Amino acid sequence: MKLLRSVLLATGLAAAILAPVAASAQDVKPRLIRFGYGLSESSNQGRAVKFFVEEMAKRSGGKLKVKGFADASLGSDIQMQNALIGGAQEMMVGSTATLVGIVKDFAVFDLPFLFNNEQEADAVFDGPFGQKLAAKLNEKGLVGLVYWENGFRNLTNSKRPVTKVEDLKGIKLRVMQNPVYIDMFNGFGANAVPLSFSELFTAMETGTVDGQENPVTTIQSSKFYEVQKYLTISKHVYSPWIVLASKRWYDGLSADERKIIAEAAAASRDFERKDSREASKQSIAYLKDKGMQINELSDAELGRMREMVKPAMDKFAAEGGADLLNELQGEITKVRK
Ligand code: TK8
Repeated sequence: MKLLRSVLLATGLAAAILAPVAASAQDVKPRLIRFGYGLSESSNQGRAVKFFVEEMAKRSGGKLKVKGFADASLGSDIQMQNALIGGAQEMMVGSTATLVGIVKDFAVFDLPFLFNNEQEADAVFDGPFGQKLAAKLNEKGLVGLVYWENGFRNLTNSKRPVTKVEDLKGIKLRVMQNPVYIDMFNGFGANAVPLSFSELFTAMETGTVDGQENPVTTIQSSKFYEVQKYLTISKHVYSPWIVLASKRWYDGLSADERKIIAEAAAASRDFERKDSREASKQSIAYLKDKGMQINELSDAELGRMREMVKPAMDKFAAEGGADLLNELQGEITKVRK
């Protein structure tokens, strides 16, 4: 035995044998974690979920098994949020915009033309402001782990090119189920139709709505080019996704398990942002190739849009959001280069 021991040590095999012992000394139980999301498996969202699945397996020695459910197969964003709160589902990723029924403050991120670029967004979402909002989810039964990038949102429709705000007049435009979006697009003269993302493709296909707004990566991965002819690069809102856990479930985990989840989530955030940004660079060419007619908005036109959304901003401020909006604008100014 003594001889065997010294041979093992000498050959370095001891480390290999002892390593799994150390891993199992962690308080980690075999668990199945259902992780739902709205986009397709091949989307930027799907790729990041896959990354998270692998990270969790790696970091837990295969014990924390995450299963991704794409295409809203566990439900729309709002349905999944409620399933998490009730403890019927463990994890999800979705838009912060659909959280406003749970924590109203999230609506501040839906106000248009706040962020100039992704770096400003990263600094604010990962900084004290983003963390403070995420923490507000705790008392509502959710744990906000990390923000992923959905991206800057752009307009598509099947009716006509939108080169000036007036072109939106009368267009039935699907928006997320969120009052700021409804006010904003009604303010631009469109007819805002709140609808869950999972119902959107069919709504456009059947003509229930004429258009929608989402980042170019989503317009590509959800094949919106099949039912939408015109794309306007408006970048009107920077849209984050948030990775959520059911608090009821999370509270029953060991400290080791929670640590693994937090670390895997942070790694997934870094992967997702890089991957989404690379993918979005290819999207415009891809969408053009698929036959979309694409235009940008002039600075003058964007300036007019900023003016036109002032009433929606004022309404948000008047309804109790003034301090929050000031604080966010202050944070953005701090990180603006
Ligand atoms: C996917 C949604 C989507 C969002 C929307 O579940 O609803 O338009 O942009 O990414 O969260």
